[in-house]
Amino acid sequence: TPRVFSGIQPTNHLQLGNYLGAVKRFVEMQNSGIETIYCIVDLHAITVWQEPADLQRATRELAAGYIASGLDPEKSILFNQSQVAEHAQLGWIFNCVARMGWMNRMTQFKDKAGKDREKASVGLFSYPTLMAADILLYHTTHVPVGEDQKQHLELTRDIAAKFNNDFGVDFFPITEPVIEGVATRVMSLRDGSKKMSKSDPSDMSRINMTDDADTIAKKIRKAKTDPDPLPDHLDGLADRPEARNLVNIYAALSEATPQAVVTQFAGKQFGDFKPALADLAVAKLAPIANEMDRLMQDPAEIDRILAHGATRAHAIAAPILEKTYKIVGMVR
Ligand code: AQP
Repeated sequence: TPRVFSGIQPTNHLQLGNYLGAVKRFVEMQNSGIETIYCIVDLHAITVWQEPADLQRATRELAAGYIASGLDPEKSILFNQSQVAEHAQLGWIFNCVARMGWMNRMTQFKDKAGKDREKASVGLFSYPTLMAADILLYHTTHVPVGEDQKQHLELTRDIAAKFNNDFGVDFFPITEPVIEGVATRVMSLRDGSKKMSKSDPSDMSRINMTDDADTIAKKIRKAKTDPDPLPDHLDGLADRPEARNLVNIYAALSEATPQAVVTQFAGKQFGDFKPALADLAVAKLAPIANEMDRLMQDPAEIDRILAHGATRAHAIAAPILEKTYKIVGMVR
């Protein structure tokens, strides 16, 4: 039977790329009736420095973002990673399965570690083994993620296959990444060659799910574009990454294809397209921001929801970890 797992780091604020590439898809999968488990990966977040008070706020805010976007804590299992100890436990086992050569090829580490790799945390390097544990701990079959996580998902499959092969078992499933839709890679509003990211130093590069209507409109108005009008066919955007990105965002928010958006706005200047996009973004995102705000008024309720989710997650994870330990040869 299919089982879906995915997670987001509680760092800064949820941004539009996370929403369109991940959370919106999480909701669709939940509503299709599949068993869905969605995690707030706080153990991943601390692979780079987080002020403790910020981490706490971001964890509750992400929970609020999940719920405000349509995740239902009764239909889906919603919890934060550190409350289910099995993630770290299985992560250790996978540190002993994954090979240094595999890990050395991970591009996200290279990007996030920056120039002075000696100063990166060991956790940042082993991030993908913990992610494999997050997924395989639930015998997950499908993982909805954005394009940037593709390499980590491949590593997860390699770890599952090597574990099964080393121990001569058919225990961990070979998980399928689900990277679908028009918004699998939302780009920065300032640079069409960089993905939109929570941690980009420029706040103008992204739309935060907590931004108010004026801020959203201002960021779209100032988004980098080119002087040409919109073409009548998508092919005309092939060498115009910033323009293509805004069209994709419009398409994802309005549930249309990018071609339909281009057809609708063919011949129009960005001076006309941007206000339309801003209105659409505000119409779709403001209700979520308002609901997040309302939920954040009651942090005790959020904590209760996360604890409830953690209990349910633990019930699935504990027997799988126990079986893993037995396969490895640990005396229990
Ligand atoms: N720009 C994006 N377009 C589409 N999907 C995206 N995702 C992230 N950015 C985009 C997807 O969001 C999920 C959660 O990501 P994460 O928080 O675990 O870490 P990340 O991928 O590193 O996201 P950020 O926003 O860039 O965070 P920081 O800056 O903290 O690293 C994943 O499914 C991801 O694919």
